[in-house]
Amino acid sequence: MPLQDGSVDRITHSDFKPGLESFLAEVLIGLHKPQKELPSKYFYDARGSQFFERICELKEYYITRIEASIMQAHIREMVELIGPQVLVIEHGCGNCEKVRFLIDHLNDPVAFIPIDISQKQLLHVAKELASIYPRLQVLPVCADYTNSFELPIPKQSSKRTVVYFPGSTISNFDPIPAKHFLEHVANLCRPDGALLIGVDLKKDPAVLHGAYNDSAGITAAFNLNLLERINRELYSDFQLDGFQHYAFYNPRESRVEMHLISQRDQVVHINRQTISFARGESIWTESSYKYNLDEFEQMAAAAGFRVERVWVDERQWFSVQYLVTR
Ligand code: AVJ
Repeated sequence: MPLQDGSVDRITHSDFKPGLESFLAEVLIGLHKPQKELPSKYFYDARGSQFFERICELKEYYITRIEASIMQAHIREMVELIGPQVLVIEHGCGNCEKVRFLIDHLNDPVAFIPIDISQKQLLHVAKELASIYPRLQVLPVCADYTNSFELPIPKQSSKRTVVYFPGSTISNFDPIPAKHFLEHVANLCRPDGALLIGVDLKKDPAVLHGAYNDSAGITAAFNLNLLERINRELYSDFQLDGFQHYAFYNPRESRVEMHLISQRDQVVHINRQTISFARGESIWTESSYKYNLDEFEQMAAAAGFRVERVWVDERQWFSVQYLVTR
């Protein structure tokens, strides 16, 4: 069978794409809170994903670069631990660049379930992967993975389910939802399941400050794009020059907070509702929690995982961790 047909044949796509109604509802709920907030998962429309890829290339943004170097240095040990003929699942795969490195080194993986909220990119990369790896069944799922949805069942049985969750995306979850997400992952991959996860570590706040306040202004553009997206998709009238990017490390909560600060008293209309902003008032758009190894181990244990192996860079800025279900 020609590769092209084969690859199309092996792609069945499950669609749980959140509609505009839930986007609108979440935006309005967030903007009606005393501390206004917007969910960071909505950063990643086509433009936002492009900005994020540019962030990953920034000198100041150490996460992507250090994680890649840890992966490269220890991939043999990782695939040894994971073993042959596994099912790989990734929540929020984006362009799948990271998981490809893992799949390239795995021993005869059986199937891959990429999950992402960006449908267009997801289907595009799923097709690409299916043709690059002709023996791998690729089962893309378009979903907001913070909601519940059903996963497809691969044709071929696997020896283990391994969830790959790189990039310290776990940083975006508040502590309690983070634990719940890990519990959910443990249930997905049990019995004998594994989670290979990137976890950003505590470090000098000056380094963190630089990483979220880059000199080229890409992070600011990424943050502001959220308002642009809301304008475009929900027909609101945010004035983009009325808001400014603001990011800082909050040591009490061990997190970087990103906000958009209103530059003046102003009102914004969304779906016939009027939302007022005072000068200096903020919309909280993202948290990025930083862990130390003990804290993360405790949270993982509470969620049903044992930390089997931890790899860090020489400065201990970032970790890649192999967790197994207990
Ligand atoms: C994808 C959540 C790991 O928190 O560092 C990058 C997103 N926000 N710059 C992070 C992000 C601003 C990123 N994570």
